Parts: sequence; C-alpha cells; structure tokens
Amino acid sequence: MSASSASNETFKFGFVTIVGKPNVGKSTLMNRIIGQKISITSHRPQTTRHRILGIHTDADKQIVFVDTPGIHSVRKKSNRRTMNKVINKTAVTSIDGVDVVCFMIAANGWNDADVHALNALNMAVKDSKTPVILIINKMDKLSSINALLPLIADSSTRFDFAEIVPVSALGQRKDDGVDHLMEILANYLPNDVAGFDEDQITDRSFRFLVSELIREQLCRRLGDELPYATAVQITQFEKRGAIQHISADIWVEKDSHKAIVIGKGGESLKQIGTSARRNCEELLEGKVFMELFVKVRSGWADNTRDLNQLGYDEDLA
Ligand SMILES: Nc1nc2c(ncn2[C@@H]2O[C@H](COP(=O)(O)OP(=O)(O)OP(=O)(O)O)[C@@H](O)[C@H]2O)c(=O)[nH]1
Ligand SMILES: [Mg+2]
Repeated sequence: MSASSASNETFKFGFVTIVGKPNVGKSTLMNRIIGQKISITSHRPQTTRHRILGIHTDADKQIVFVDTPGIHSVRKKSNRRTMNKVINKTAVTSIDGVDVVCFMIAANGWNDADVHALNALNMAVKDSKTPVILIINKMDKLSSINALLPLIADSSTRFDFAEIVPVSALGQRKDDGVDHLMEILANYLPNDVAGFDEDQITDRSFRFLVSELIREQLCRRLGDELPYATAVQITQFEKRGAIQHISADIWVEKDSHKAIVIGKGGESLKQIGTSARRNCEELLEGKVFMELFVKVRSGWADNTRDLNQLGYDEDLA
C-alpha cells in the first residue's frame, strides 16, 4: 500500500477534527482507525488534555485526525482552573481550518454536557462552511436498535449535521460502522497529495507519548480518586545500550494527593510504574527502565509558567 499509488487527481488529503464532551470515546475512535494507541483513553472524563494528530494513510487517501480534549463547562468550581480554560481552548481552536468536524455523542443520548459542547462548536464554526458530521458512538451499549431512529430524529433538530453516523469505536467487528465512517469522510475531503510521510502516524514525539502512557495509568488505576491537578513531566529519556532509561516526575498539588498516588506501602505507584513500563516497551519496541517520582508543587494548575513547562502552551501557538 502506498500513498502515491492513486493518481494525484483522485488522491484525497485532509484534516478531520473530533470534538465532543469528555468520555464519549473520541480518543478510542482515533486509535481504532490508526490501529495503534496514539491517544490515551480511560473511563475517567477529561483524559485527553492536548491536541494530538493521528494520521491514517491508505491507497487512495490520507486523513489527519485531530483528537481533542473533551469540551466541558467551567461553571463547576472544580473545573475553574487555568488548566481547564487552556484545554477547552485547545479543543475549540482545533476546529479552525479543518476540512470536516466530527461531533461525537454517546448512544445513550444528549444531555446538558453535550449541549454545552455543541454550543461551543456552534460559536467556533459560525460563519464557516465546514461540514459537521455527528458520530453516535458506543452503539454496542444501545439496549435496542429501535432507540436509534428517535435519537437520529432528535439529533437532527439540534444542528444541521451533514451526516449522522452510528459507530462502536471499541469494537473490532466488521459492522461497527467505522469503515462506513471512513468512506463518508473521504467524500468531504479535497483532492490533494498526501501532506505527511505514509509511515508517519502522529505528530507527537516518543517522549510525549511516554509521558501520556504514564498519565494513562494514573487515570486508569486511580480513576475518580485521582486528583485532577496531576501531570507528568519526563526528566530523563536516554538510551544506554539496548535499554531506554526513563525518569518522570508526577506533579500533584498537595501532600494528601501525593499519598493517594503512592498508595498504601507504595503499592499504587508500583502498579502504575509496571503497567506504564510495559506499555512503553511495546511503543518503543525494546527494554525500558523506568523511575517515577511524585512531587508536590502547589498551585501549578493555575500557574501559566508551570503549564507551559508541561507542554500546555504549544497547543495554543
Ligand atoms: N462500550 C463502549 N465503550 C467505549 C466505546 N468507545 C469508547 N468507550 C469507552 O469510553 C471511555 C472513554 O473513552 P475515551 O476514548 O477516553 O473518551 P474521550 O472522548 O476521548 O474522553 P476525553 O479525553 O476525556 O474527552 C473508555 O472507558 C472507553 O473504553 C464504545 O464504542 N463502546
Ligand atoms: Mg480523549
């Protein structure tokens, strides 16, 4: 398969951003399409915090997916940190200049959080002609297929969606709707030559992906217990012989948060380290030695300089 096997006149190339409220499955869908974990996922809302590209290339198209943080209301006090504003802005600005916007909801239907995200989208696409496709995800969770028609009817009253496509991003079944979605997306893309090398699957460095794999384990293992203001900074990323040496600081804001991350007798941190190391070995295709340190840094989620240091600025550039 080669990006250059279709002629220049018929090859399609374009950008597709995926937006929606937290936890609907945006990152899961992107990973499913690319066939590799590029963007971390968990059952905890607000897992994604950065804009991440996932590049799909086949014989007749290259689609660059933009995975975004879930758009969320900052009305709740706990969501009023500078970090919340920064990540919401990341999601909304990622709509700028793309060929297609995919707005995602889950099959259990619309709630206030979906409406809030749709309003933010509406403001962002207001005067542009960018087509917006509604993706209804988690179809496997729908109690009966009979519930789909009313959901489609309800959805079309809320926005002038160019298409409505039901999928199940988690499934690997032939009829999970993802292939159909890819065909639909291609119809909305311009004829153009590929913009990226055909083996490139993301714009992010291994160093970034490793910090995310550590944060994924924090989200997955600690779930709701995980203090919101937790971040990972890689302090060492060095190959010595056949072994990749990785050290990372896990930033929290309070001693009590540090205790949660470390767990009784250090058990939580140990498990987080073991799983993250295994995932990093898979990503880097080699042996990894990993050390994690938990550091208390009060107020970092409201401190622009700290946020910049953790990579929250580049998304806004
Ligand atoms: N049953 C089912 N679960 C799914 C499906 N897609 C995603 N999930 C689950 O939904 C949860 C959230 O998935 P994510 O991909 O992290 O969601 P997200 O929209 O990227 O969330 P944020 O990054 O927080 O905005 C995870 O536990 C996924 O395994 C699906 O098609 N079916
Ligand atoms: Mg995500």
